[in-house]
Amino acid sequence: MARETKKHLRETEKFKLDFLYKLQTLHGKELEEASNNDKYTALVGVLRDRISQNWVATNRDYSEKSRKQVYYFSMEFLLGKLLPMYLINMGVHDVCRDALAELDIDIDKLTEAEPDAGLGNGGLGRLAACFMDSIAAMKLPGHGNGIRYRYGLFEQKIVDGHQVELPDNWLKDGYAWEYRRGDRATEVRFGGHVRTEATGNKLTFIHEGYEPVLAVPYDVPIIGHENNTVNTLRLWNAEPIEGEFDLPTFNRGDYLKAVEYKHSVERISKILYPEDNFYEGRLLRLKQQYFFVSAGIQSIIRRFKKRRGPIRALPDRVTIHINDTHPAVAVPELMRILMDEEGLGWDDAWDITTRTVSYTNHTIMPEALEKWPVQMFKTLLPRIYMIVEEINERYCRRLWQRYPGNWDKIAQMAIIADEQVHMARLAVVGSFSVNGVAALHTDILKKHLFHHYYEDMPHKFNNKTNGITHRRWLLRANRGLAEVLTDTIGKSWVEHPEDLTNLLKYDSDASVQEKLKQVKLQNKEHLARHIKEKYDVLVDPASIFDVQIKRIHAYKRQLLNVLHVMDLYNRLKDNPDLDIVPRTFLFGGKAAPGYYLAKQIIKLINMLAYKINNDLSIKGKLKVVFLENYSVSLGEMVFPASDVSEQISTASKEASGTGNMKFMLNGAVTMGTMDGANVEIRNAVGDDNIFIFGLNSDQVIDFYRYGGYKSYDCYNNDKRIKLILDQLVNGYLPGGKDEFRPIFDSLLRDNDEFFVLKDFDDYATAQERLDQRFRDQGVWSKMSIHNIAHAGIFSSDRSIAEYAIGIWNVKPAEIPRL
Ligand code: 26Q
Repeated sequence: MARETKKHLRETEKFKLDFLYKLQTLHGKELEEASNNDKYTALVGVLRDRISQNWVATNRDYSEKSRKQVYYFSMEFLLGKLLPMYLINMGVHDVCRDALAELDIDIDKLTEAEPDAGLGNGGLGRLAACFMDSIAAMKLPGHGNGIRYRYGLFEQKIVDGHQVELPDNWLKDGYAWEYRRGDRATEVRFGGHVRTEATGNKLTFIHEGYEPVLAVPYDVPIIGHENNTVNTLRLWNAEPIEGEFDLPTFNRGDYLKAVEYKHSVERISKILYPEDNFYEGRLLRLKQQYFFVSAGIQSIIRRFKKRRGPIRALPDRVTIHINDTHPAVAVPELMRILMDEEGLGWDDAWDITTRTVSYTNHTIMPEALEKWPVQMFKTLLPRIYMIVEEINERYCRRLWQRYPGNWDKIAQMAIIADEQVHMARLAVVGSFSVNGVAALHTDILKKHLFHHYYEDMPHKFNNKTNGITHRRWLLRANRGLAEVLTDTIGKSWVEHPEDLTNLLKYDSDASVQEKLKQVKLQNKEHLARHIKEKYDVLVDPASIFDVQIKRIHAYKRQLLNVLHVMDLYNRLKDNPDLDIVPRTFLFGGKAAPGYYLAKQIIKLINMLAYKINNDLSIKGKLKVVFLENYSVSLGEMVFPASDVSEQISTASKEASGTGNMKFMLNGAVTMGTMDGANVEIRNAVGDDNIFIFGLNSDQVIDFYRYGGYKSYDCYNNDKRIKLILDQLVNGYLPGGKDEFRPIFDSLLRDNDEFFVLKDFDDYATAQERLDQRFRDQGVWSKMSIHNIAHAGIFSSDRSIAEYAIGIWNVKPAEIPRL
């Protein structure tokens, strides 16, 4: 027997015993009486035991060697399921599968018992999760800091075509991957007032009458891929401080007040706000921000001081990275701790702070930029507000010297202006690095949103194009493809995803093409079965699977996709023999609960799907399905089954997009605008392997600036558009006649803010080109291969390497096996 097999058998046997032992000690049960959930927690228990040594060893190495560490502060971590990833990263997937199989347990069934950790809305939150995976895979000292929301992003149900939101009670059976660290709890203070005292020539600030909140960390291990690194994602839970403390607002022993206090505290980490790319000035949201930022910085400083480092060395040992402006109160909070608790003066504190904090911007959409009303800010965070005021005054004074008399410019750059605290400005001024998330996006930041700051401090600005972890999005999600790739080009791509370019040699190899086609077909069949079971709709795996999955948002233009489907359908009704390649249009995504138009679009997709899927006259050439409750886990099923990736945002609006990368990595071809990372995808694959259409970002920005677009012209001059839009409001679709009037109005009365009608013709033409290309399966296969082969640069390993070198200055640490 080969050595490999012997080893495998030995390890499988050991795993089996570990598992049965864990089942017994954890649940006091034998296999026969154990529920699926019991078995799942026992399995995670086995893995927890196996990583605990590495976790300790990693922390010891970081602190003994005084490694520089990065802390990624984010309001969102959209982790999805960890079990399948960790089995792969720990190198025990096959051993575990075989051990469980011997006990008659299906590992996929156990995986179902794990809730998707849905602590994020969309791109920004999923990016944070991909980054955590890559940081550990690259052996870098880096950790996450966030909130342990009791309820993650809502669960979406479609009822009569409408979106209905249900609470995501993801912690109901406990979360097997978290470790509560009661001993590391810390206090965060809200409200009250600040008394200033002069002692000698020094001012001291005494915060009184505040409401204290206990921040309790729950740590989740972040396991590196086949190395010994185990980093930490620290998620904070808000709890009342039990026992003795005096609040002037209520007397000790006042029972009702005590219960009220408890509730008001627990609300802080209760729920993730479900708006994506949209800002609403809610007090509780600001409270959440300060809560996890203050707790996070306190715990960083505490750990730093244990090593007895001089506080001035902080920037050499720590970088605090803020994921968009949501954690931007990190700037004044670090100032506060350095001055009020460490006794530094302003200048030293400012120097340390602005060498410690770095910032990523994720959007230029005006409605997503955070601006807090001064009154709200200063009532909730009185000491922090004082510091923000001081930062603002000093910065404005500097601007005044540089641009004397230019009030206009200074008002546009001031952190506090028109009675609001502008968080993006605070983040730019208070950090040493500002980056965009795709080349085009960074250019727009420099040219438009942050133009004045770029002139003032050009050295801060840099680009870091987003990426995705190829371990989850290929190795885990598409095992069939991963195997064909490894058979064809060897396994080096797993460690070095750029090596996927080795596939280019085989772009015309009939046998490789055939294998890839078979894998795609199997993935499509799998999805088709799911669709049949869940929605009772038959879709043909031989048809083109044309997919748009992402948050529903006007700028992402699901509506453009829908209008094209309506046009295709109209043409088919006109001529049932119309020669088109059969297509299955798949949509998925959540709308923010208060976003009326986005919810209308979901309804429209479902009404159209109903009409089209039940129309026998078109001979099954068209199918439309709205996939309910889009999530990380659903994405893992859909990306591998896709032929066409819809990335059709209005140019300039999508900062990067990351779904676009997941599709190409799985061999889908992009239909897209010159927006976000689509531009770089096109540069990578070349014009022959992508379908590009529509206005470019300069044209869009010019229209916004100078006007000149009249959507009515498109309606009047294009018969297809007129027909479709009329169909929205003439009772053609099931449901009320005026159901879709708001959509109609957004396109015509409100002059089509996102250029849907303007881009329609070019989109429809590009779709026809795609149809033609798909007919030649050799050509299509080659396109697909080029997309996979060039996806390596969009691994988050590449992004993280760039952050590590270009911003954070952190270096890999080899963790020895204990
Ligand atoms: C802010 C204040 C109050 C309430 C909510 C918010 C809020 C929440 C989430 C604002 C923005 C978001 C999410 C933004 C987001 O996901 N942006 C996406 O980030 C991705 C990763 O960089 C990019 O790929 C996408 O292009 C970008 O849209």
